[in-house]
Amino acid sequence: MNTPKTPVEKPIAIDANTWVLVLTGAGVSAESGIPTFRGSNGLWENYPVEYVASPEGFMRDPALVWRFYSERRAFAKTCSPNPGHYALKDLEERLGDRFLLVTQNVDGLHRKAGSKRIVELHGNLFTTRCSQCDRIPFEDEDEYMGGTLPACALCAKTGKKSLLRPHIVWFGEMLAPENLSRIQAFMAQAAGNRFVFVAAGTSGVVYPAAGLVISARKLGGETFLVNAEPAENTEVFEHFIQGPSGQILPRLFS
Ligand code: BJW
Repeated sequence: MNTPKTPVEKPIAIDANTWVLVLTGAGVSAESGIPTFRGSNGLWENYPVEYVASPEGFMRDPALVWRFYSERRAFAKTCSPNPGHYALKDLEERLGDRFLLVTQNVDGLHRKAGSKRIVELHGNLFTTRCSQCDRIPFEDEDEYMGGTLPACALCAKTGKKSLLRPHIVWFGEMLAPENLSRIQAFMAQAAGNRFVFVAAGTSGVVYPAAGLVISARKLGGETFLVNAEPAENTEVFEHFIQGPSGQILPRLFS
């Protein structure tokens, strides 16, 4: 497919009939100081990210995995949203229910900026759940850098020893079906109207997020990619605007 470059100076036309679905990735938080995944060669302390962000990794060494997430919790607490996050919050205020933000980021910066209609596709850094039982995931800002690992108090009542785990979608794990249904329902509604799909700051490597652009195109959406460099799936988009999302998103939705 042909991928023309759209002049950054030209904002996306938005009227009372326009529905906008935005997918964000790690690049949107880069200007807030949070490292991207593939930018750091996918390594944390020389471990491949898959080593500490997978169910196998947690079974092998839960203390290491908790340290990885605790460090990220500690750092994310110090970070603030950037103009890209705020541009999406402002757009949501203009469009209301005709807007949906799907983020692969777990850092919570979109919520910090004030976004409300949001699907956190890969989970949230500040949410914890039990690795064994079905208790509802809960907010948790605690850090577990060493010593005793957090255990599930509900399982303990029945004499079971279960570890708590970060509420993150690790490699090879299923995404929450209710999140996928919410995105599909939004797209179905958007399809009968002017439908705009924007992906920002994502390498287009990880599925099913990387496939959303294909669904959007099948439903007649006009598709835009805003990224610092070409993504793995750039050719699927109709427009590619190259550059930092913190500068481009505010201009695109002005
Ligand atoms: C800027 C910028 C600036 C920088 N401005 N831009 C179909 C085909 C092939 C494989 C699969 C498939 N379907 C499923 C799979 C398997 C797998 C997968 O996709 N693997 C691929 C790696 C090949 N998917 C899964 O396992 C998913 N589960 C699933 O599908 O279940 C069903 C199933 C199971 C098993 C088999 C088959 C099906 C779950 C995926 C969960 C991903 N989780 C992670 C880790 C979370 C850990 C954590 O956060 O702690 O989520 S992976 C990691 O990548 C993280 C991210 O959310 C995700 C996406 O990364 P993102 O956001 O794109 O970041 P980067 O770093 O890659 O890119 C940043 C971009 O920004 C770059 O392009 C920069 O240039 C740019 N940039 N600064 C604008 N200022």
